[in-house]
Amino acid sequence: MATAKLAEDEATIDSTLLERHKKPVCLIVLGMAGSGKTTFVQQLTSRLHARSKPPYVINLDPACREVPYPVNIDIRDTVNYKEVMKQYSLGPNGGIVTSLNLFATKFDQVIKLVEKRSTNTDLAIFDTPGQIEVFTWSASGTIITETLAALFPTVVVYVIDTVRSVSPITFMSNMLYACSILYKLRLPFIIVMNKIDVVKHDYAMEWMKDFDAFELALSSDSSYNANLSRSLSLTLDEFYKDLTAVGFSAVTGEGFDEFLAAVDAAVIEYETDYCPEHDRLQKLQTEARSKDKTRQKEQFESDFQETNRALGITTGRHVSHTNEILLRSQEEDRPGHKSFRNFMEEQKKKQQSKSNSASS
Ligand SMILES: Nc1nc2c(ncn2[C@@H]2O[C@H](COP(=O)(O)OP(=O)(O)O)[C@@H](O)[C@H]2O)c(=O)[nH]1
Ligand SMILES: [Mg+2]
Repeated sequence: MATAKLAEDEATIDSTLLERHKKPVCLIVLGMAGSGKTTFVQQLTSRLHARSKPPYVINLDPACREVPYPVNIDIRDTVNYKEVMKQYSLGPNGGIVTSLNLFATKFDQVIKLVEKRSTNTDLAIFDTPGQIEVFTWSASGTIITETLAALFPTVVVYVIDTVRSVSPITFMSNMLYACSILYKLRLPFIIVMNKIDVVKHDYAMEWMKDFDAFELALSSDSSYNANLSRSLSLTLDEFYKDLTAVGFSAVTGEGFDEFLAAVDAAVIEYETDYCPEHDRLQKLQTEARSKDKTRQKEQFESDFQETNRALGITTGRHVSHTNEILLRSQEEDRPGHKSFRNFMEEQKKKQQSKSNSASS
């Protein structure tokens, strides 16, 4: 009975995904090193393969030893991370950032490949480098995210390790990081509380809902860190309110359906909140740029007049009186244009008559 209900639910989720997504939904999987991003992508990929449409999977970690899922695009095929380190004399982190930068210059090709799959793929999953800051605070990470978000429904999936986050201070630093990414990217955001096969995520959900529960967890600690976490928890209240968090086990697959439902809701959020805001900002940027150009032109003209006045030059004497620009001699026979040679001759005549009148 329960299995039948599950199958029915799965079919409903599948059909809504099918209907809504004309383009594949891009999931950018972020999280601290060891939180389980790669294992999460592996679990998601194997479950989706068992369904009607397999996902399109992209590995953006140039330093991983092996990719434990069927991958469609692997950054390691394009950029050799070890060679990059050697050639540019870089350490491991510099090597990863540079490899990602090199790959970002070819990202238009990735876009084309994902677009090609629009009819037979619902999800494009991007696994990112182990060290989160390599992606979130690098130029290439921002370029990749913004390019995807401009073209596809894009959702950030932030993976948290529930085993390591049982310490309230670690939990708080993880949430602060999540908050900083959310406000930087402003994309729909799902927190995946991973490893619930080891530690259930109930404690984290309670800390997010109830400040007193979080304070109780911190009560035995009077360190500076604990005091800071306490005050930050009150500040993060607004952030927690709109947050979607799902429990997940990348090992057993528990929480898979809940996660797909969260993706569905995030796509609606992308369409209703992100897209209009993105368009509004772009319009504002274009308007600001055009205003700036007009302002610069006006400024130039006023400075020009001011200089002329200061030097006692009558405006217009040293430029062509017509609105047309003057063409060089080879263009002189084109009708409607005063030739350069004619212009020079005119100028010479004018100067001569001026000097004649001055001498007489
Ligand atoms: N028990 C358990 N272990 C997990 C889970 N997800 C990942 N791991 C383990 O956590 C470690 C780091 O996982 P990995 O996917 O490489 O993390 P990444 O650096 O974020 O890509 C590996 O040893 C995984 O087997 C999970 O849901 N449950
Ligand atoms: Mg990984």
